Amino acid sequence: MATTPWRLADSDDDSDVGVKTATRPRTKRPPMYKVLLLNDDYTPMEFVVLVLERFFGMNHAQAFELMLTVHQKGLAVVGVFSHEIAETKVALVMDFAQRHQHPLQCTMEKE
Ligand code: TYC
Repeated sequence: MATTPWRLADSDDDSDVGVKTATRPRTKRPPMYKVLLLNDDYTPMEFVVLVLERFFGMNHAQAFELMLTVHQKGLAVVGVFSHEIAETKVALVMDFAQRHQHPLQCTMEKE
């Protein structure tokens, strides 16, 4: 008696045949933004130190050092954040400076 070569779980009508997609899944990291503090001749040093402590979580020594860097070099990166966080930080600093009538400028740029 001849034996039949049965194949398991495949009716062989090719309904199980697919096409492999040529793309590979990409998980792109969101772009990050530098927040910059700019020097000016009028904003008091203590105010800048306060800004760095209050909005950028620095201790007094870190804040004083970075304030001096901005004072000497003209500007410095004070942090790198997602777009939304950077935007919020800039808005908070600008509002705080304006309310105290200081010309302090804070901006952001793509990293
Ligand atoms: N240049 C200012 C002064 O001499 C101090 C200062 C530092 C201002 C940093 C702004 O982002 C700044 N009073």
